[in-house]
Amino acid sequence: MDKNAFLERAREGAELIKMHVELEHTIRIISHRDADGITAGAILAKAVAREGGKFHLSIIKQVSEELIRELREEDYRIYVFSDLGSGSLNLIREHLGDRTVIIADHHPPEDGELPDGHVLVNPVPFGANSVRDLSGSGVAYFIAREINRKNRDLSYLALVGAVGDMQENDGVFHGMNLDIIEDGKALSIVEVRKELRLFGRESRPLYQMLAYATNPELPEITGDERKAIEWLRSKGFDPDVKYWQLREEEKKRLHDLLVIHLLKHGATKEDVDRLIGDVVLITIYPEGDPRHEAREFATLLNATGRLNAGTLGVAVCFGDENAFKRALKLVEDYKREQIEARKYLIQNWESLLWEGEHVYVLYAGKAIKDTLVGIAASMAINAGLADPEKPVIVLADSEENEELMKGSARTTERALAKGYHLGEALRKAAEILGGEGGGHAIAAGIRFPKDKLEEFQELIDRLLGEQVGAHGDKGRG
Ligand SMILES: [Mn+2]
Repeated sequence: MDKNAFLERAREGAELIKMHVELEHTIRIISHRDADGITAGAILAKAVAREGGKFHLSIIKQVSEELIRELREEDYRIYVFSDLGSGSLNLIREHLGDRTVIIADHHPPEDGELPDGHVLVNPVPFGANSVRDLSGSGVAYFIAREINRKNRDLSYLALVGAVGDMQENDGVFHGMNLDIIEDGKALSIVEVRKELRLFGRESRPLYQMLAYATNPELPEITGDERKAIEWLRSKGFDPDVKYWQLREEEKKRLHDLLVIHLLKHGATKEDVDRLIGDVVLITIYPEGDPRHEAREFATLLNATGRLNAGTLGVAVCFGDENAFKRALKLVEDYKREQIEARKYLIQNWESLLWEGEHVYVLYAGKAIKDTLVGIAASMAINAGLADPEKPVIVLADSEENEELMKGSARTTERALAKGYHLGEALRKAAEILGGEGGGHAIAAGIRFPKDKLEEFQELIDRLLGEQVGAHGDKGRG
């Protein structure tokens, strides 16, 4: 890729931000809610604050026309979008054409002319591969570095974002991610080692690290804690020890044994390459701290984003210890709520269930949080409560509006093969009942007035039936 041309663009963005800081304009930052977006937002915000500027930061799920209209109403002079925006250049031009806009992103941009005052800082038009050469936080990092060379000490955050986006999915870093690593190494805040790339280096006992391995899976070990414990013991490892606590020669022996295990089970070369590879360590945090290793750090940030606490994630990136403790607790609570939801579902499935010909509907009232209805619907399928060829809808009272209930529908590929489209069905149901609904064929959501539960049950059963060619003949006689 043409690095210099990209950096020239980053400099342009940096100059605009510096100019607006000097004019005492608040820098309006809008960033994506995954780990890459949260770190990107944090890097930009920190860079602005260091120049003595003010910022207003939001972490959002996606760009929509509604959002851009709201931003327009806000009356800021300069908007910086990070880890998003490239797919909405025209929308942004249409509504924010009279403001300064910087789009710091790595997603392939849509076609369109940029008006004066809009700058796209994106490595893709310069020949980069969006999924491995640079992430959104990396783009934000190069802008921050152009604002002030001091910001090289934020390189570790850019690498957390890169790992969050799985830019090193094949086991090694590529492209401009390597330049960020060099900056981090030069300041002795980052170390990249060839290690086991599975999640849990800092905080999980070895047996869990192996039992929850998904990238790659470990044949006959993934998904089974008991087998992971047996395997580790048979090789002379203490299953309760954490990876970071192993001596270097123990790590090496574990790597060799795992590679042999993979090869014995016919794994591909790609699987082996992904198992042992680049692991980013952040040495400003102590070993055993989730922030010490980029994957664990990114996972924590991802969780805050998914739980609508992305700005808490940004505070964690700022090094705020209190925010870090709150984020950990948030993740713990969320895990516990999931376990409780699963228990509730299993205990009450028979008694609370409404079953139609084409759907299961379970209304949980306040017993399951409205943020967990989608997970609960998936659990009903995975726990074997529901016939996998019949969609499941779990409903709960809305936490925002007591007049409404919120529901999520989930199903399986097998059910889709019959012709179901959950998003379409929920969209129609919401239209008829007076609510909002829609989504994908396999996963969708709805909100509608609470007093219409019975009506909803009959309606959704009929709508889903129509999708698979059952036209409700029995009703007409
Ligand atoms: Mn990204």
